[in-house]
Amino acid sequence: MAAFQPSLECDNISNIHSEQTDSDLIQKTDERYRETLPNLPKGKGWITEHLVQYQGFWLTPNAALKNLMWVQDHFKPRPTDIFLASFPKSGTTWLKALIFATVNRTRYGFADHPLLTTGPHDCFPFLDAHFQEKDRSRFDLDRFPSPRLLSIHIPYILLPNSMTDHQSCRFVYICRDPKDVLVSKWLFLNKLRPKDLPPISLEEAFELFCQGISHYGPFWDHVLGYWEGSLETPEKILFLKYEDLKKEPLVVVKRLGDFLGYPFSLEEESKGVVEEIVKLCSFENLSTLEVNKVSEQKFSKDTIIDNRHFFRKGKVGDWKTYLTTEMVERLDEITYEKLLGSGLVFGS
Ligand code: PAP
Repeated sequence: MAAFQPSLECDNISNIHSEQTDSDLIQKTDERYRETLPNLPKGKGWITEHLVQYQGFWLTPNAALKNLMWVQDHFKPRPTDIFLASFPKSGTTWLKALIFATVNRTRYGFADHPLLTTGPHDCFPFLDAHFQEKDRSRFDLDRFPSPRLLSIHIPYILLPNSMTDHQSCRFVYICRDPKDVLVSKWLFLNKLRPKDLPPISLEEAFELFCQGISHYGPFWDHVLGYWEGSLETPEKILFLKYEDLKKEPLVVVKRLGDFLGYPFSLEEESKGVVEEIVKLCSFENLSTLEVNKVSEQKFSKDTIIDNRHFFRKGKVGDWKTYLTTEMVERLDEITYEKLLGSGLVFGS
């Protein structure tokens, strides 16, 4: 399915790169990838044979590493770009829907809203997946109208300067209690694990997660990168927690509107627009829509995921169903130590 685009009109900006320079750059990035890959430390993979450690973070060798290099070498941000950044399984799908609905709220009515028939991941594509595509026309970034809504799992410190400098685009970062992230991730990735491989046990997943060996991990380094970035440039990075969004969705969505430059007017508030957005994007609503129950999401030619897998329980604290007391103590201790002095805390 093609990425949903609100309008075919594009900004009056020149193409990102000419065909000539495009092929030179592609070759350079391919070379960089081929030279780098064999020298990287390897760790056990959750759905691939192994992950590789690149500049401190664990990535899938064929997809995430390649995509990261593509973003570093080729991506040209626009000052109006809006990025949703997250560690996987932290609330990406939910935030995609909320940002899309907030930014486009004057464009669509709630009765026939695109999110009722198009999955959040198609409304708000992954930048990281874009570059993996042989057929880039699926996500023709040049033709996206502004503001482009793009999602990333890339750690903050690995982003190119063009994305992180103070002049340009904005980031919304969503994080979540690592215990819920671990459980959500373990259940999700076991569904994607090739059928000929035995499932990963919770004990093994737990060990890997604690060692930081998980997609875009270590979890704590990922979170801290954006946390520190948000302290340095709060006008550029809005740091949100899944748990706060669950507790006070109206407050957080209003903050989101302010931060993104789409503040809700008093009239909109009195008409209940914020409530409508929260309802539209709620787990209860999105998870029961046909598009999110039966369609699949094609991230790349090798990565096709049923949309329903992005909606499991959508609860805070489901880790209690799965983790032993020892696991909880160890994970909480690691989290405490890693975040010590940062000012960032997760509820237990
Ligand atoms: P991704 O990184 O693969 O895109 P992501 O969307 O970040 O996944 O996380 C999925 C989690 O968000 C799931 O959590 P669970 O396994 O603990 O249930 C999923 O259920 C939850 N989720 C998805 N949509 C919503 C929503 N609208 N409201 C609340 N939680 C949601």
